[in-house]
Amino acid sequence: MPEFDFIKAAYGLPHDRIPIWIMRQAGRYLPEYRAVREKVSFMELCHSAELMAEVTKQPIDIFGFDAAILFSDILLPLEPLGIKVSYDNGGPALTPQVRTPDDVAHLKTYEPADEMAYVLAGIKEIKKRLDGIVPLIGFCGSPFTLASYMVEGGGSSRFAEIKKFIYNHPKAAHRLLGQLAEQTGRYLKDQINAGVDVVQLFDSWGGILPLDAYEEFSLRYIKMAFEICKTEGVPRILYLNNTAPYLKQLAELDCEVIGVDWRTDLNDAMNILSGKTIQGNLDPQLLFGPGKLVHEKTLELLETVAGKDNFIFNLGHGIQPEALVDNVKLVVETVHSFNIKRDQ
Ligand code: 1CP
Repeated sequence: MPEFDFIKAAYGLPHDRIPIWIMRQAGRYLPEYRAVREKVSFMELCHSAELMAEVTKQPIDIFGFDAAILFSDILLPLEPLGIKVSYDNGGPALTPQVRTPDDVAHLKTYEPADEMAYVLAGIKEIKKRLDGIVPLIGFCGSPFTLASYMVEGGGSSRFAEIKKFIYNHPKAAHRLLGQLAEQTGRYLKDQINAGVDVVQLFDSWGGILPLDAYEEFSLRYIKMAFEICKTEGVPRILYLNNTAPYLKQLAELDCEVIGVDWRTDLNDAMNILSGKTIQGNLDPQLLFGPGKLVHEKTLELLETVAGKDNFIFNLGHGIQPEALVDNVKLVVETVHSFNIKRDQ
């Protein structure tokens, strides 16, 4: 029997309190994080086991979340492919961009255990500092989400280049996605070997695809990565931004938890994905609003899942830099006290 409520919830097993963590919980909305970032660059932070451990633990100490997430970034495993990733001007920038079959053929291959050894060292330090208080979540970007950053050269609002690429060069796209799936699956497995208790794949941008293209260019490669890292006792979470249109397809995926975005109806998700645990899905932008509304909306969400063992509380996407710390405290308190109410 797993010891943490978080792990029990991930397997839908009976437990005492609804667990809560939030995506991007260590980050720029926290003054304690900004204080560390005043001294070092984001890259330096991601390469120091000591600093990774310090910022990973900050939200656990401040809010009492039920899980920690490794401090790293989904784009770092693209560097050993021969892509330069820079975070100097706000959003990430990747060079050279991958736009042709030839560009795909020239990517390097690598052993995650060697090239990502600095992250694995960070995981060991984090586990030491967490000292068994909460489980640690490891993560990767989904193959399609990573490919979209490689092709677009950074974030995007229209995703015109990645769509041009998959429609004009489907063979090269499949070759790229296959390479990313294998590398992602092995990297997640290495993270598990280094000590993470749970893994999450972030499919931040797969939700821009039509249903058939989602199956062909995203879900298929998520399946491959999850097959490679499948490990007894280590739940696998898929977060998909813009989840609702794809619920039926996700029901077929071999994984334990589906993270749903804030537009998705939780009852629909619970019904269509029966047998899986659901994670979500408060609107992250609600955290810019008044406390009274934050409290009400949190309670409303909790009422929907009251008494269910297959639920993990989270936001519907990552927390944003403008989020108010007091609102985060309020959400955590509301979730934790609701659990006590449920037990009475
Ligand atoms: O200036 C700074 O201090 C850097 C800001 C920052 C941070 C705090 C970036 C750059 N990445 C991170 C950490 C991070 N990123 C974590 C660990 C921290 C935690 O969760 O507590 C995680 C899990 C991520 C995941 C991530 N990075 C995703 C998937 C989640 C999502 O929001 O969809 C994505 C898309 C990225 C790319 C990325 N890296 C950084 C930024 C600002 C972005 C998003 C850019 C964009 O919108 O395209």
